[in-house]
Amino acid sequence: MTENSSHHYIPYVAVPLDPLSNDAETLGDDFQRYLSYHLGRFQGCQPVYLYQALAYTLRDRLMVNWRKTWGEYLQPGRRRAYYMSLEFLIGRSLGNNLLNLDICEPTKSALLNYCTTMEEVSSQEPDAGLGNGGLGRLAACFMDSCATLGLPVVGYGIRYEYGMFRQHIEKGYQVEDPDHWLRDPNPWEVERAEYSQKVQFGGYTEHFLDHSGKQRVRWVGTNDVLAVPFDMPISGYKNDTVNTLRLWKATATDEFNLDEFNAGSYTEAVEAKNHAEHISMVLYPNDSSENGKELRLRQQYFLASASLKDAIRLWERQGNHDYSQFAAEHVFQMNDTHPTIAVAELMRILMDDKGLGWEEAWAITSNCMAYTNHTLLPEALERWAVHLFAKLLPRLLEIIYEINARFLRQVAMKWPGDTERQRRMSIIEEGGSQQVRMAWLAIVGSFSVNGVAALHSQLLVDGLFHDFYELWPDKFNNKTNGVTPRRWVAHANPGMTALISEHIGKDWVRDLSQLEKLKPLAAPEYTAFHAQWQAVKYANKQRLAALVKKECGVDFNPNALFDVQVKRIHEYKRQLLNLLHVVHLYRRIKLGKLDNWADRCVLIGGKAAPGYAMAKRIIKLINSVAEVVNNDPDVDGRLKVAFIPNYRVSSMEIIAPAANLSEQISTAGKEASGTGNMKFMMNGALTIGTYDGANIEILEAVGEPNFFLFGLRADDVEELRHCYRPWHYVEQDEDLHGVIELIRCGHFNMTEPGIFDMVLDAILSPHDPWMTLADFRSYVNAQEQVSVAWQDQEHWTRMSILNTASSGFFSTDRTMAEYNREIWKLKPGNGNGD
Ligand code: GPQ
Repeated sequence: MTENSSHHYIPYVAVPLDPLSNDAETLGDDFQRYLSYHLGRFQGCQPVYLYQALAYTLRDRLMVNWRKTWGEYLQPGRRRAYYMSLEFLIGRSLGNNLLNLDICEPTKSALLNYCTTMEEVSSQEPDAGLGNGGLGRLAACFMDSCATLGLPVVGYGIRYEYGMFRQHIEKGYQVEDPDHWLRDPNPWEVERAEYSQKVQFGGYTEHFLDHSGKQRVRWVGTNDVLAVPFDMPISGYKNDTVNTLRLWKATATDEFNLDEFNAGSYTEAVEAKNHAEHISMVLYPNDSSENGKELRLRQQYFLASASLKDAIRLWERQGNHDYSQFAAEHVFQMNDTHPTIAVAELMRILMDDKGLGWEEAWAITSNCMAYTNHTLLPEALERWAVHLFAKLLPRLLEIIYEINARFLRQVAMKWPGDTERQRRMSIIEEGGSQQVRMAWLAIVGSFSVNGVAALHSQLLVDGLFHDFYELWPDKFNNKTNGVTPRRWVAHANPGMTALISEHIGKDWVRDLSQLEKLKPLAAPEYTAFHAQWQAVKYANKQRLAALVKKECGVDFNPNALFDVQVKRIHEYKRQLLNLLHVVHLYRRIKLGKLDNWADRCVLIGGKAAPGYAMAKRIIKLINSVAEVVNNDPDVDGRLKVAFIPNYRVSSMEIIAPAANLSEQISTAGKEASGTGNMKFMMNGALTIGTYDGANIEILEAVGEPNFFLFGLRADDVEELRHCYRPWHYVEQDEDLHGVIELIRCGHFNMTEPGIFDMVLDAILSPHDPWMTLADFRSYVNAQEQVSVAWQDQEHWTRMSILNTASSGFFSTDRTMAEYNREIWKLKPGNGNGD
């Protein structure tokens, strides 16, 4: 179907949908029907078909409420928010929907007849890996919380054919494999071809006077691509709300094919389809760094344009044409600068397609756009070459120039004669070749700009965005990140969930602040509760140990301290600091310095961007150290090291519940927030961390005695930068010296000499931006406190309980409530907030 078909909309008589029964028998019957009649599997089929049949069975049960929720959100005058993101790192949906529909138990019994278990069936589902890391996972947690709060929020993203690459390890090195997650049909999506949108690229603009003598512009001679929406249901927790995540797939338009076809080039016409489909083919695997590729800009515009047109279509379908009301009924939250071409695209649509004047269009646009920044790292700040814009999006470039010209006039009015400031604030960066600064476009075009943790938001207004803050102080605000307690506790940690509910009731799953009620139970006299708490953690550690054995061939003893760092591999996150400590522990064993020893299992996991050579070499170093440590008889089980391959959402569901110690050791000022830190805390891990991102808020929530703080502060880091002398630390610290020498001498790379020189050179350079060696001593000392604390298991358990009990603030339900109260101002529906 093409977009034209939507003009022929047949208002069929809406059949009332009855809710389906959720008893084991009906679920079993429906499951059987899907397996045999829909999938055509009869006996002895592969487990993947059992998963598919079960997913369809559940999807049926979301349909009634999905339709009802849409109906409510589409009521006239109802304000809606749209979350625009190039990434949604959803992971698996089966377990989450089972939980939200509250049908785990009947479903388990229904499956009993099929000689299988829930674990076997749910492990068949591929992770929807449509994101790199924190930013993408945050979007997924936001969607979950909006549905649970009944907030009218629609997610807009791209349906990448290939998500985040799969990682495997060969001889210690990362190898990337394509992740064709859509190879089998995806039962969670509904294609809605009738709502396809056309997106233009290339061509040129024509300025003309319309019949009323008004200056107008048309963008012509373009190569068009069709955006086809695929909807995923996002269920709220036991609340009858089902929100929508709408993901766009790119395909060729029919007209495009037809033109070529008439010219006699049939095969070229079909090839064009191929070219168009490239846009949604693959997720760019760079985390917190710029991609800079033309195809990436195409993806960004594709998402922004299709989504805005879709939101406008929905609104006009309700009979709306008075654009003076548009901003009152819409807010678009832009997840980092990736979709911020939306600012210029909305201007274009309002002026060129709807005939509005500049002022009117600008008042609307700048009143419905909101921007979230997720990093201060300069390498992540998106800039697009003007010549690329001119070629790909000529009309959008004209609009950006005009936005900039008007904006710079405002700057000049406020600071007359301050040309240096105008240069700094210009959306167009001058210099060798002109570039569009996407963050500046986002700030100028938005009514709200937020960071993702208190420190991060403060650093933004003090530094990177300071000029803009002076101009518009009220635009800037903080929204500390969170994670959804449904996936990250209720689903991932059923043992702890049951134990908590037994003591404080079940309501904490939708109101996480109620975890506070656990605090009294941390007192020493509740020994039985403490024993149960420990038993749950122990069982979770056994589950993780089995995974580590299977994936890495390493034996983790569940009695040892599980010390975990899982996240993207990046120098600023300092997996290297962790590794220096591991080598330090190894040396201590070799030297017989075993005072206050605690047996440890160190688990590290994460993907390196394929083009990030240093990150890849760090993975190799982790594996090389693991190889030596795990096979040295002197170590004798005191220390184990494993690198878990292909770290992803579904592995975190096993890892977080089993961790004792959460490593959050970024260079202060560099990790905007972190969200893994919150998942670990909720699951009762203690944090060893720097004064960075949301670590600071975690520390404040749980109290200093229950957190292992170390290292330089953000302002110390900036001060030290002028006079950083890494050799100084090596010379003054025998342990550090020993560690560096052990790596330098080739102990971990006997067969590949010199391969780690680049790593050592980086941390020994006075220009090391991450100042790893400056924090070594402080980190090692904090780790010694960890070991001492671990000896007292009773005390450790109390601290563990207090961490969970203090984690209520880090629910995305709180984050979303804040976005809604201060930015979106939506009326909740039938969810919690009613
Ligand atoms: N983050 Cl800019 C990403 O995961 N990818 C990105 O491209 C950018 C940021 C992270 C950031 O590093 C974390 O500190 C945050 O917790 C996370 O975004 C969510 O805000």
